[in-house]
Order: sequence, then structure tokens, then C-alpha cells
Amino acid sequence: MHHTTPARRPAGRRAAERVLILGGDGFCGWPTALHLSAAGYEVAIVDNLSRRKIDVELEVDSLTPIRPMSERLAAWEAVSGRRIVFHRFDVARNYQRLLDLLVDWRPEAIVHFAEQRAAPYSMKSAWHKRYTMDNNLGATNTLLAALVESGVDAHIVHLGTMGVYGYGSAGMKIPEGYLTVHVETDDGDMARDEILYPVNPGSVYHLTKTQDQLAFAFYNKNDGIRITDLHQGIVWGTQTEETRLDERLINRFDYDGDYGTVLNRFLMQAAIGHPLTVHGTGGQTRAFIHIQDTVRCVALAIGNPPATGERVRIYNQMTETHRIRDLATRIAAQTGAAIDHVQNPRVEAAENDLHVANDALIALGLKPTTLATGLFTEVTEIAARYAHRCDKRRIACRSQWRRTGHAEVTMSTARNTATTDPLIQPI
Ligand code: NAD
Ligand code: USQ
Repeated sequence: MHHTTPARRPAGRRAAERVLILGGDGFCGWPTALHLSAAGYEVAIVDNLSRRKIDVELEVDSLTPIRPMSERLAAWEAVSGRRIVFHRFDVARNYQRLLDLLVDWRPEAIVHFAEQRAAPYSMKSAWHKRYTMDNNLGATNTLLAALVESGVDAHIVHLGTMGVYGYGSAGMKIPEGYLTVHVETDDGDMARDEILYPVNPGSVYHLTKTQDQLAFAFYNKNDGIRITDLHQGIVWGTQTEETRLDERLINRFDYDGDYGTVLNRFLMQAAIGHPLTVHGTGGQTRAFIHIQDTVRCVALAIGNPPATGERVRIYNQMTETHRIRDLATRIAAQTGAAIDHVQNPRVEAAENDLHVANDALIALGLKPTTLATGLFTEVTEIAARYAHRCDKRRIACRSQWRRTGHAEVTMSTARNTATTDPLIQPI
């Protein structure tokens, strides 16, 4: 291992100059890397390209033609004159590579996107549950342990999820991470405390994010690691100011039953004349944010790091909430698409209300981009333009949260291959 002396930073510079982006080839990570590079940060990406390999496993591809990493980076340099460095390795498994990189490059901020992020993928089979847990908890703990070992005082900005809270609340707005509780002590007094908001994950993927929270709380308390955990809602949209500069920079667009998220799926379905696939009654209410706001929020978090000794900061990174059937009705009214109420493959509440506090990012200067016809049009146009790349066989959500009958469970346990998805084989 060779260690170089870090370049000295001139006094009076901003909170971070060098930003390491773990998972920087993904849907949120790539536009974030470009946004930060355009803003003048020195950016390096780490990614093991697992997301591209999962496309191979699922026999699907991003609707938009994403380019190989070397082409992406060359295009960015040609367009902006700025370089982004790429390191290909597995954050969960390659501790030494990560440690060396931290010690050599000494980033001031690390954005952590490097996790398996699809709830349906995490529920496909025992293999997928184990992979998601191993990968996500492994990546987070490896990062935290390596950061402690390196002695580098970098601020971690992690992408968490609104799903850690579940999607209901006891008649109150979901606060930003912490809940104030009043507890009766043994001598009858009332003690006030703040605890992490009780978790209520809806999938193995969401479960990993609830466990990430505990890891952050621990390393923050024990080692003083400075962390901002962004509890993000469902991201929609495709392009940002930077990704639309050149077609070779285009962002990925997932439409398949595992990785496609609901609003982008509906917009894409409308564009190709497919009925909108509402799960059950569509009474589920969820939080949303546009991809352009995702990259702005990450930049705001980097620019406003916690002080030394401060507890983990948790921000709810969402701009609005919508009921699924209302989204479908709105898109159908605009495009003439049909609505199909399909059987819900998930175990989730059929109807819920959702009220969320998001004051912290607004106070830092976020100007929310809310659902507007113009933005719908942008996504629909992207979808229409690349409709020829759509494989309609991949639209249905085949990943089931629960086996349907006891007999099936017994059989599946014996063979360890239970699945309704013909693509899934035990690995
Ligand atoms: P994505 O799958 O497109 O990107 C994740 C990237 O991380 C991929 O490029 C993948 O190859 C990489 N990666 C995964 N495991 C890795 C590992 N062990 N080592 C190195 N690289 C690894 O997902 P995304 O939509 O960009 O999401 C990024 C983060 O934001 C995730 O943590 C996700 O939970 C969170 N998030 C996403 C959404 C959304 O709607 N997309 C919403 C809320 C939160
Ligand atoms: N749904 C439909 N029809 C579809 C697809 C989904 O009705 O065709 C429903 C689902 O049943 C669910 C809701 O839409 O009730 C949202 O599903 P989704 O796939 O859009 O989002 P989800 O699985 O929750 O996961 C996504 C991201 C994940 C992130 C999460 C934020 O993939 O990484 O953490 O959104 S949140 O939802 O706030 O937890």
C-alpha cells in the first residue's frame, strides 16, 4: 500500500473539494457525479457495475441507451472540460481497495449510493434476499470501518429511504429521523428523549436501510463519524441539466417489474400504449422527488456538513406525496392511457395516508420541482423516443412478496427454487 501526502487545501474554501461517489454509475449516482463535477468539485466514482450485471440476469436493459463507463467519462470531459476518475471495485467486499483510496485521495465528502435498491428484486428468492442484505450492510459497514481506520475526516452523505418509517404515521407528520418521546420514570417523573423513529420496513431491501441507520448511529457515537442520511422518496424523471447535454451522458431509465419505479413506469406505459399497472386499489400513498432535485439535495447536504460531534443528521428528501391511483388517473387523463388494476404482488397496506416533514432541505435552499405536465412530457418523450428498446415481457411485476399457499412453501423449501418468475434460478 502506498500513501501519498494529501494536497493542502487553501484556507477559506468550501466544505468539500473532493467528493467520492460510491455507486456513481447508477440512476441517482451518475447525474450526481456530473452535477458535482459541473459545480467545480473534484469527483471520483467507485462502482462494481453490479447494476449493469443485474440487467443481464433479468434479461432487460435500461430503456435509454446508457453508454459504458469509459464512454460516459470521455463524453463528460469533451463536453465540460472536467475529468471524473473511475475505480471499479466492490465496496462491500474490497476493504483494502477502499481503505487505500481513502488514505491516498482523502475525500472531504463521500456520497454512498452503492446498494441494491429494488424492493421487488430483494424479494425474488432466498438468494436475492441474502444478496441484498450482504451487499447493502456489507457496503455500509465496510465504508464506516475503512473511514475510521483511515483517520480521514470525511462527511458521509448516505441515500436512505422514506420506506424506513413505513408509510403511515400516528396522526402526525413523519419527522426527520427522530421522534420525541416522553417516558414515565421509576419515580413517576416524565423524562423526555429523542429516539430514531421506529422502523417499519416493507421489504428486505427496506430492511437493509433500517439497519444502515443503526450502523450510522453507532459509528457516529463511537468514532465521531459525521453523517447525513437522506431519507429519499421515490425518484422519478430521467434527465438532469448535465445528463441532457449530450446523448452519451443519458441517464438510465428502468421500466421493468423489478427496478422500474411507479411513476416512471406509468409514464413509459402511457408512451407505448400499455395500460397503467396499478397494484390493487392504488390506495397506497408514497413520497416522490424528481431526479433534478435529488442531485441538488445531495449538493446541499455536502455543502452543509454536520459539525464535529454532532449526531447523525437525517433529512427527508422528498418534495410531495401522491396516492398511486391519483397518479394513474392524472396520467390517463393527459395521455388517454387505460388503467389496469392488477393483483398486488406485494404485502403492503392497500390504503394509507402519508404526511412528511421536509423542512430541513427547504431551509437549506431546495426549491421543489413538483409534478407538472411539462415534466411528465419530458419523461414521456424520452420513453416514446426509446420505445423500440422496450421489451414488453419485462413490464409485469413478477416478484411475489409471499408464496401463495402452504403447499407451495413446503415444496419450494425442499427445492429451494420457489418462484413464479421463470427467469429466476438459484445461483
Ligand atoms: P442504482 O441501482 O441505479 O445505483 C446503485 C449503484 O451502486 C449501481 O451503479 C451499482 O452498480 C452500484 N453498487 C451496488 N452495490 C455496490 C457495491 N457493493 N460496490 C460498488 N458498487 C455497488 O440505484 P439508484 O436508483 O441510483 O439508487 C441509489 C441509492 O439511492 C440507493 O442506495 C437507493 O436505496 C437510494 N434511493 C433510490 C431511490 C430511487 O427511486 N431510485 C429512492 C430512494 C432512495
Ligand atoms: N406500484 C404500482 N404499480 C407498479 C409498480 C409499483 O402500483 O407498476 C406500487 C407499489 O405496489 C408500491 C408503490 O407503487 O405501493 C411504489 O413502488 P415503487 O416500485 O415505485 O417504489 P418502492 O418499491 O417503494 O422503491 C422505490 C425505490 C427504492 C426507494 C423507495 C423510496 O426503488 O430504492 O427506497 O422507492 S420509498 O418508496 O419512499 O420507500
